[in-house]
Amino acid sequence: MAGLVNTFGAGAMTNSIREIRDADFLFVIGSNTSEAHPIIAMEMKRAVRNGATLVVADPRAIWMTGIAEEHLQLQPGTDVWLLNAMAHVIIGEGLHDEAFVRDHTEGFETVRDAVLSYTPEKAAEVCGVPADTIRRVARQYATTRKAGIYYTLGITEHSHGTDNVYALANLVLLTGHLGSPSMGLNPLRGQNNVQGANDAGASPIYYPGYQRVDDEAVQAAYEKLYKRELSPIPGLNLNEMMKGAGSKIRAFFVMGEDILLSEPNVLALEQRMDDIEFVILQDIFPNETMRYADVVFPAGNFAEKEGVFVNSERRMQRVRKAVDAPGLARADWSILLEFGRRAAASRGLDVSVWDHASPKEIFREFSASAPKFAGITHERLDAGTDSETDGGFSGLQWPCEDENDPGTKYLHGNGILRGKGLLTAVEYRPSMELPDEEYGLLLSTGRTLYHYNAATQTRRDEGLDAKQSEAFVQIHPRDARKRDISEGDWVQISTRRGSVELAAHVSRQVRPGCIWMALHFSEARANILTNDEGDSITGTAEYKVCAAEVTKVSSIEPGFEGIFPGSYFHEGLRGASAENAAAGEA
Ligand SMILES: Nc1nc2c(c(=O)[nH]1)N[C@H]1C(S)=C(S)[C@@H](COP(=O)(O)OP(=O)(O)OC[C@H]3O[C@@H](n4cnc5c(=O)[nH]c(N)nc54)[C@H](O)[C@@H]3O)O[C@H]1N2
Ligand SMILES: Nc1nc2c(c(=O)[nH]1)N[C@H]1C(S)=C(S)[C@@H](COP(=O)(O)OP(=O)(O)OC[C@H]3O[C@@H](n4cnc5c(=O)[nH]c(N)nc54)[C@H](O)[C@@H]3O)O[C@H]1N2
Ligand SMILES: [Mo]
Repeated sequence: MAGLVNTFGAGAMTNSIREIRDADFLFVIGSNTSEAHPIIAMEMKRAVRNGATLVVADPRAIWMTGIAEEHLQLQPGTDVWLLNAMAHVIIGEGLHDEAFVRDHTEGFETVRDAVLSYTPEKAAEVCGVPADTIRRVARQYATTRKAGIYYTLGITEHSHGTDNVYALANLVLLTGHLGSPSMGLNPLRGQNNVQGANDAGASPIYYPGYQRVDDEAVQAAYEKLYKRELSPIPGLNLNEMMKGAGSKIRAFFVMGEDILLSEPNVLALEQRMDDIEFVILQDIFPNETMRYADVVFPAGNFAEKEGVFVNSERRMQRVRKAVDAPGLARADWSILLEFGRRAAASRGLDVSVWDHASPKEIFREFSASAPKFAGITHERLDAGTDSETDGGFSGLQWPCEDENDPGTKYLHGNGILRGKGLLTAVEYRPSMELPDEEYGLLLSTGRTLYHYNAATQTRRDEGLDAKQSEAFVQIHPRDARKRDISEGDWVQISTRRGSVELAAHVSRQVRPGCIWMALHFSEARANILTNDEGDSITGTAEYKVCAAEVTKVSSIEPGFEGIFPGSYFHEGLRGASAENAAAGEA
């Protein structure tokens, strides 16, 4: 997300979910929206029903490609080629918004010069999308006023993820599709309240509200608030932390993350974990990481605590406790306060900063310290401020700077937050590890409708587990045939980092030469296989591309009915199951 912060001035969806239905053009890139963001997919379907043009850029056939006017089935990791070629067409044909570029952006010349060599013909050779299609989509995007871009991990989980985001931001800035409803640049955030965690300063570079830790005035304000000296040096990002485990880093406090399942190149991480002196795990369930924990703090789940969650569209919403946490489990905030109090006392620091009686008080301290949130309080959220004017939605969308501010549905409506949008030239950089003679296939990983990330929650649910109980790898019929693999065979996937065994699903959903698996299954951890190379700016790992090989271990079991339990897989719309379709309609 860093790219977005730098180019426009905020790290969140520029526009609102409710506006999607009124868009005339939707460019969905690297987002399996109907499985990972069904509610947002519902708005997209509504837009398509209303006549909007949907273009999906994704290496796989997904449910959304079934209702798309164009499916740009690009080679994984080649988005910069596609997007620079679109910019090439837009500038070359004079379709950019000259007035907007002149008044609201800087850096036009550098981008114009950089994309000159990215012709659609050359792009077609690298990314596999026909040149005519690139031209057609570029023209349509540029000439449709209400045109929104929606992206997720297919864009960010690469060693060049930030470049991808810059390349997308360039399209937005060239065309001026910003600052009005139903357009903009919209990263669909992942976990519940991951937006809120970011907003609250759970980041190596920001205090709450995207105030930089190395800004002297900001640092001084937080030193006063927290009554202690604070470092002006940005912290380590996740990738650096994982690589520093056991050396630079001697202890881990892992809260709500199953790093031994979800971090890349996890066998190497396991070795480093042996050298770590002390690990605290704060979670609602046992998980893979618990094997390494010295201390476990049992936490209450979302329904067992009070507070505020923030969604992708910057909407702060109240969460209310519905049930008591079981046993010794306590709400995360309450564990953290007690931990902070005791840690401060043991080092002779002022403990009074940890004396908050409730989430309401904590929230007030937080929001008052960040100009973007200063107008938001529990009281206002409880009052359901904009529910009458906003089709029944509750909560407030930041920026919301004082108590009379109604919040912000779309960003940059009164000019670009950062002053001028920064057009940033990017050059294509190949993924760090591509198929070769030894590892002939390109492995990509992601998620499915029925399970949620580490699946500590979804695999405890009988219904969901029945829908999808088994790990699987998707392989194209051509590649399967070459390896004598049939549907349901037991296979081994290997990479330079390790290997796992699981069932084969032979499918045209993936491109020839590509295989795909989900990250959810602890018995076949995708991250034993993945590369831990990180994006050069954010450190986000290259989960979407590495070199792999598949071999058959044993043939299809007798009695196997040719379809996996729960029949997640498709009939009908180019690779989508009926249930998947229904989920998005709900
Ligand atoms: N059911 C369910 N929903 C979830 C989650 C879950 O685990 N289960 N997890 C949540 C979380 S934390 C997140 S972050 C989001 C993630 O949501 P998404 O990002 O939508 O999910 P992914 O499956 O990781 O993959 C995104 C898409 O990118 C495509 N892709 C892969 N490589 C490339 C590439 O090089 N270029 C392009 N253009 N596309 C590519 C994949 O084929 C896939 O369709 O989902 C959230 N929602
Ligand atoms: N190969 C591959 N790996 C990936 C990805 C990929 O696409 N491919 N995607 C990456 C992405 S985008 C993400 S977000 C990560 C997700 O990976 P993780 O963050 O590790 O997985 P989650 O399942 O979201 O949650 C982790 C833990 O939080 C716990 N938990 C749930 N609710 C609460 C709570 O209220 N309090 C506390 N304390 N704990 C709670 C769960 O029980 C679980 O153990 O995976 C990353 N890893
Ligand atoms: Mo995520």
